[in-house]
Amino acid sequence: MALRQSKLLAGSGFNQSILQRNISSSQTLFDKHECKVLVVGGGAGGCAMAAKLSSRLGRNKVIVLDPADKHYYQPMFTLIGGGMKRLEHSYKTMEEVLPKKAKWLRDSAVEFNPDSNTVKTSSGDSIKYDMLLIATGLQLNYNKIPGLEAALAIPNGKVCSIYSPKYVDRVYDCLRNIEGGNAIFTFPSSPVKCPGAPQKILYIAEHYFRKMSKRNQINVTYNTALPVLFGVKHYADALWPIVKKRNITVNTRRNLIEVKPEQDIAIFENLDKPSEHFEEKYSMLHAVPPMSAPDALTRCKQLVNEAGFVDVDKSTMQHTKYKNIFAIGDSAGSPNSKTAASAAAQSPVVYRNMIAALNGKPLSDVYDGYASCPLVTGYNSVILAEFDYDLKPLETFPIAQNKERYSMFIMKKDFMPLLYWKLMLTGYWNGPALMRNMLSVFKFNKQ
Ligand code: UQ1
Repeated sequence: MALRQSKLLAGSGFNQSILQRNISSSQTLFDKHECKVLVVGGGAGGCAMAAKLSSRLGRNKVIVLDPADKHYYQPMFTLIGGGMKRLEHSYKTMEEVLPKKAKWLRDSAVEFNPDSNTVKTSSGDSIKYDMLLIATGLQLNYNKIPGLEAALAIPNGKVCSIYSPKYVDRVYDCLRNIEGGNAIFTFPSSPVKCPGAPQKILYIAEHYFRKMSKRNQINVTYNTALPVLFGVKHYADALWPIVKKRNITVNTRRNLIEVKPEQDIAIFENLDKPSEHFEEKYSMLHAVPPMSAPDALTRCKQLVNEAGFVDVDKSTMQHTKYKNIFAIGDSAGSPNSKTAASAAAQSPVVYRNMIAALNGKPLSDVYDGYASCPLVTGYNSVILAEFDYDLKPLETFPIAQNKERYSMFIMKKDFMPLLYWKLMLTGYWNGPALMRNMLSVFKFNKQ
C-alpha cells in the first residue's frame, strides 16, 4: 500500500528518487522488472543458489522474490520443541542472509507464466527472466484438518506443532504441562519436509517424560499415515527396536482427519479402510500438517507434475518442458526426501546446469538423490541417516551410522547451524560428497 502511494506521489513530481525509479521501470502503476535469473523463494535452496549465481553473474543480474522478513533455520525446530534451543536462535533477517549482489523483491509470486518468461507478484508487478529457479518450498496446510487451527489457537492448549514458528514454542509447553494420559504424535498423508522430524519430536518427548519421572503415567503413541516407520530399511531396522524398547505404540496407515478441541479428541482414519475411524483422547497432541507446493505454483498446470510439484528431470533438476526453468529443494518434484541436506546436495548440480543452460551448453551435472536426516532419538543421541534415490545408505562417516551416537547429536545441535549460516547460505556448502570421498579411505573400519 505504501509503495502504491509513493508511486502516485512520484507521478506528480514530489520525490526525485522515486520518480527516477519509476522512469527506469515503467510509467504504469505496476513495476516491470527484468533479470537474467529470477529465484522465487529465499529459503535454504533459494538463498544458497542466489549467492552462487549472483557471485558469478554480477550485481543485480539475479532477483530473489520472497515476502518474508525472516529466514528460519528450520532444522532447529525439533530442538526448540524439546527445549534445547530457543526460537530466537533459529532465524536471521532476510536482509542479513540474502546476497548483497542480488536484488531482493519483498513480494510473493501469484502467477507463473512460463510461456512468456514472466512471474506476476501479489502487488501486480511483473518480472521477466531469462532463467527461472523455483525454490518456493512447501506450504503448510493446517486448515485442511478441521478443528486443528482452533486447537492450536487455544492459549496454553494441549495441541502443538514443531512445523511452524507460530506453534513451535507450544511444543515444549505441552511437554512440561502433561501430567498423564495419552501423548499422541502424527505424520500426515502428504509429502512432508524433513520426514524424520515428526519422529524426532516423538523420541525427544518420550525421553523428556522419563527425565521428569512422569513416563509411567503417559502412553506415547505415534500414528503415521505411512506404511513404514522409516522409508530406508537400513535405518528402519535400527528404529523398530528403539520404539519397542521405549514402549512407544506405533500405528501405521493411521491419518489425522479431525481435532475436537472442546473434548480433547483426535479422530484418525485407517488409510487401508477409510470407513474405519478411531477417536483418541489426548492429553497432548503433536500435529504435523498436510503439506503441498504453494497454491501459486500448483495453479500453473504446465509447471507441475501430478502431485503438484515442479516437474523436473530428477538428475539435472531442469524442467522437463521449459529448458530455462529449474527447481531446487522442497518444491521440486524429484523423488528425494525433502531436507535441507538435499537442497545442499542439489545446489552445485543446479548451479552448474543453470550456467550451462545460460551458455547454451549441454547439461552435465547429475544429482543422485542424496538426502540426510539426523534422527534425534533423545537429549543426547542421533542416528545419522543418509541415503540416495534408491534408498540405499550413502554415508559420510567411517562409522556405523545406524547406531545412536552422541557425536552425531553434537554435530546436529552445534555444528550444523554454523555450517548452514556460514557456508550453505553463502553458497559454499555443496553437501557432504567431497567429505564422504575423502573419508572413504577409512571405511575399512566400518561394521
Ligand atoms: C547437510 O548438508 C545439511 O544441510 C546443510 C543438514 O541440514 C542442516 C544436515 O542436517 C546434514 C546432516 C547435512 C549433511 C552433512 C554432513 C556433514 C553429513
